[in-house]
Amino acid sequence: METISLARSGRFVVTSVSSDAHMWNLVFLQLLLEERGGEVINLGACVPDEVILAECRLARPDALVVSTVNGHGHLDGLRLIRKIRSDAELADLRVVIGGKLGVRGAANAQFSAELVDAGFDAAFESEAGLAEFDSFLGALPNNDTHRRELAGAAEGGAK
Ligand code: B12
Repeated sequence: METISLARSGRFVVTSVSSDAHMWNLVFLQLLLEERGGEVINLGACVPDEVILAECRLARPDALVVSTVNGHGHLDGLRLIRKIRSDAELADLRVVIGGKLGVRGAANAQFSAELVDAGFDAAFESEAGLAEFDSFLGALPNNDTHRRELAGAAEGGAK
């Protein structure tokens, strides 16, 4: 069984892509992120690209987490990330995508590379499990551990 650590935080926008009607994947991600102390704005299923961009401009999340399982995600994801990276306000936003990125099972891994090349910070094919996503969350600069390290360093420096 996979073990995943707790003690994280941050603000996340969770969304699906415009073609994807599945929602339990989104509920799952919201619960997972909230369990780690994250604040989640869940935009739901079948969200138009422009709505995702507008919500991210407003919320300024630590990361946009895109989930897709219907098999079209590699196409919707490419279109979405190109819009995000060409938007002056969102070009530097941390954006990841995950789920069933195509309809090829384990071979969907090829789409992960394409999506990262196009501008996603990371792509997590569901066949690979959640360990890599857990590592991604742990590496976020504003996670609790990092805050504690900074606080500790500040206290140390004040002595
Ligand atoms: C329920 C369901 C539906 C329902 C959805 C209802 C709803 N409101 O959610 C309905 C009937 C609407 C539906 C429709 C369709 N579905 Co459907 N559906 C399912 C089903 C049976 C369960 C999905 C589910 O809820 N899983 C529970 C959640 C918690 O698990 P999950 O979605 O897999 O998410 C996990 C991982 O993928 C991963 N993950 C997901 N996102 C992310 C993101 C990140 C960042 C990370 C790290 C991880 C991650 O973490 C989650 C937990 O492990 C699956 C089959 C299955 N057993 O998975 C098919 C399935 C997803 N559907 C499928 C298909 C093809 C369709 C349709 C195209 C069918 C059709 N011809 O109409 C349509 C698409 C509609 C659309 N516009 O999107 C395929 C997708 C094929 C693929 N990608 O290889 C599946 C896999 C069935 C199959 N074996 O063929 N579906």
